[in-house]
Amino acid sequence: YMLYEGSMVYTRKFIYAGQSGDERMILKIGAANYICRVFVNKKYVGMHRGGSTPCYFDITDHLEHDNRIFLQVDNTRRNNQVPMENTDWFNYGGIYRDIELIRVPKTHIRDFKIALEPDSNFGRIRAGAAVSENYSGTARLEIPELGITQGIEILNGCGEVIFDASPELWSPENPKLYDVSLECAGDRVRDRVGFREIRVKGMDIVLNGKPLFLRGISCHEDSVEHGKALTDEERLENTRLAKELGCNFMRVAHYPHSERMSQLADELGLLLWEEVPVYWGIRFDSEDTYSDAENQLRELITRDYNRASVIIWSVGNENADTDDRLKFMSRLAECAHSIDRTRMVSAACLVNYQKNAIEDRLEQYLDVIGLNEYCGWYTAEWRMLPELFENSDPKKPVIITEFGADAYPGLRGTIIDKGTEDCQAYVYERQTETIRNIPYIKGMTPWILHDFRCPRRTSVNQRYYNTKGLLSADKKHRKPAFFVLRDFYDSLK
Ligand code: GCB
Repeated sequence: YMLYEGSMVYTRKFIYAGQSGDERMILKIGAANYICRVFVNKKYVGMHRGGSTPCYFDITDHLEHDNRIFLQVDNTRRNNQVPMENTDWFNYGGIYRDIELIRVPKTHIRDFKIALEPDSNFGRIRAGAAVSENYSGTARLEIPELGITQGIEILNGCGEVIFDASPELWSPENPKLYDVSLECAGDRVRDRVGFREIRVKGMDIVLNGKPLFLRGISCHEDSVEHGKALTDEERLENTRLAKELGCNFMRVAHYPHSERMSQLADELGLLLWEEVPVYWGIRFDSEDTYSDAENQLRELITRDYNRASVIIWSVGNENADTDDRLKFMSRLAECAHSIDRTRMVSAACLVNYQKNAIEDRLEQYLDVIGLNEYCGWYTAEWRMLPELFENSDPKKPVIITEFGADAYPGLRGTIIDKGTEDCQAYVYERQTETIRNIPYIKGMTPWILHDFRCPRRTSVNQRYYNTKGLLSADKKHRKPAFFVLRDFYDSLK
């Protein structure tokens, strides 16, 4: 079934012992690629589109004592989906994250958001809750370590509060988390939350009032053994490798990775760029495609709003600057801004090749400009790299979201032998030498931590893998470029 594309059926029987008539059973599907239809006891419950964000179904009214749940998951690539047919990674299928049955009281907390209030001199926290059944009453928020017990007035299912607090601030060096709980009408949710402020100030990216350089690396959710269904050990290993490189930042590309990743990043102190798969030339002219993309963005933001590690929402990657795309992606950027004031919004943009300059009409809607440039690889002439930066006068901080070169693990040669480790290491040397002198570049996430499966990569030095990794796909072999980047990041500390 490795290359199977189409529908698969997952089924399971279970017994439901209802505790009282006054509860709801919610089915959570962590991720199912791409369309998932849910049936309980032969009745259709609902469907979800989008391959990497969670969805929830209230199945209470369909339950009996003996139950059969039935999920039809269709991973067919389609031109109107997000992403569309053409991607530079392997399109795994089916259910690849956890499924949960969650038992909640009839009146329950549907959503709970908490964050340090921007521009409050790190002295205020804003918390909001959404409660089912149009509930009106008081919810109670507690942060025991800060001695905080705070009421939140809920009116018709919604409420928000802002209050004074002086938490120890979260940062990669000090990933301080607090136990937080919210209680409302007999329901209770808990979370471990860090408080930090991230913003752009002039041409700087500023964390907790201090400018910082984002020493990053890009990463796909892919493993030789488990495909997209990474284990926690594999995620920990990626985080450990990033830290060994000297990173304080990771671009988790090109779609939402598991929520375990952002939880681990919170605990271990790694800043994250999270992205929705508005990748290459999707159907920017289609309203239906737009609503799918916006839904994925909203689901991601809802899922990870409380994660201090996540500092950037990216609304896409490498999309040509057309009118339709500008309309589509500026709407997404405005949507992200409207629901989240505590983070920056960006996108990985293309170089304007006519002018060899950083210039994209989407920039005006972004807080930070992401730029993919492949000088020394797809762009052969090295002189184009300094010229690119000289020709540009960005009005916002820039992150080089991609550069890189393929290197088959263990293959050696000279710096001009494409596909060798020597050529890749040379690309990293030239790139880092140039980037370090460009004042408006405030971060970088080279492409990529480790090799990943990719059926369109068919050459003898690729063998169905994209080999731009700093490590081999099994992560056992470190290519020389790994050490070039590590030394560069070391020199920046
Ligand atoms: C890119 C894409 C990334 C590819 C990479 C490559 O620009 O954003 O998805 O995998 O180049 O290796 O060509």
